[in-house]
Amino acid sequence: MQDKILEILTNADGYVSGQDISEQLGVSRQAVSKAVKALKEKGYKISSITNKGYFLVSEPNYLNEQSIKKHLITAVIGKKLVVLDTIGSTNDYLKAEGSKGCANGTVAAAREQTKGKGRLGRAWQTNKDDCIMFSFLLRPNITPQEVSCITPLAGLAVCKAIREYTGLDCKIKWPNDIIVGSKKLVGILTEMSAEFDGVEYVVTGIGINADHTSFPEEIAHKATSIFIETGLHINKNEFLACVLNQIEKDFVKNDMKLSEKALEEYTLLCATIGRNVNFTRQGQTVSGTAVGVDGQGELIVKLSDGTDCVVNSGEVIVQGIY
Ligand code: BT5
Repeated sequence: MQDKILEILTNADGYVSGQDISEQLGVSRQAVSKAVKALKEKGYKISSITNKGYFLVSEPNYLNEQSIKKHLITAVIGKKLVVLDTIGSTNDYLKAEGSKGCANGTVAAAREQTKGKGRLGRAWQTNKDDCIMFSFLLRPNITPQEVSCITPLAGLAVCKAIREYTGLDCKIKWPNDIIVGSKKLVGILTEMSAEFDGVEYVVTGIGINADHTSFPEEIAHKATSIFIETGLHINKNEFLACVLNQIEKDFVKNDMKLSEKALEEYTLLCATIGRNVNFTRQGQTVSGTAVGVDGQGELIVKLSDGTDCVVNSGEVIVQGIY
């Protein structure tokens, strides 16, 4: 009922009377007034004037299900959506839900993570409500080897959504970061549960720095937020819905593969391509120039002897970034 009241208030030009709402929803005026009170407690500013009714002044700017759903136009991603007040990690939460059989496309977002995870046991650090943190679960009909396409496809969709929504000139740092200039704005972590020949589910977790005004000393030199870059506190709910809309659009369009079109877009937005990179191979540091990404999402590096070599995991240091 709260969802429906919000829909009515959002679509209205001005005040809507309690009587109108109760008639539209077939509930009592007391029930309407109780639901409006609950919405106010959630942070919605709703003006109520006797004899005029209700008017939606503003939505809360912390993640909440109702505000995200209002802007969601997907068929699968986020059809089942939960926003947790606080959780260890949205990836861990969704993996547990995945094992219990939750639906393809389920999304779990959180206002706060107490054990936010990066790759290789590293931590993802944020304060409550600063970062847009969410994970989505897919049950794709692909082999475990093909899962390597999911992070680049997600990165591409998120990068495009940020560029469109904020106007920021952000780029993808292969394999899983989105950067502005030389600083990290977004981190992505994909995990899967698979048998030898099939994938049970894939969980992709994304952290987008939104409202941070500063960062802990140890990452301050390499981290940034949408607020730091634009001076604006964006509407996090509307923005997250745009990101989910873009993810679904790109995943459907490319059939979960790094199609030729997706690779073309990825290449244009990838800050790593064209730069000198260092990486470790069999204990040795190797240098070369990143020249492209292949259909498995691997980085193609041209070495000084002119040969191409493929890097699929591990750490790549991009000279001039971090
Ligand atoms: C990542 O790992 O960048 C993946 C981060 C994924 C976070 C999301 S949030 C929702 C979901 N739930 C989770 O538990 N995780 C996912 P990696 O490439 O390993 O980078 C981690 C490194 O980035 C850290 O060691 C720090 O140096 C740096 N870092 C930590 N917090 C950061 C932040 N908020 N902004 C920028 N850099 C950060």
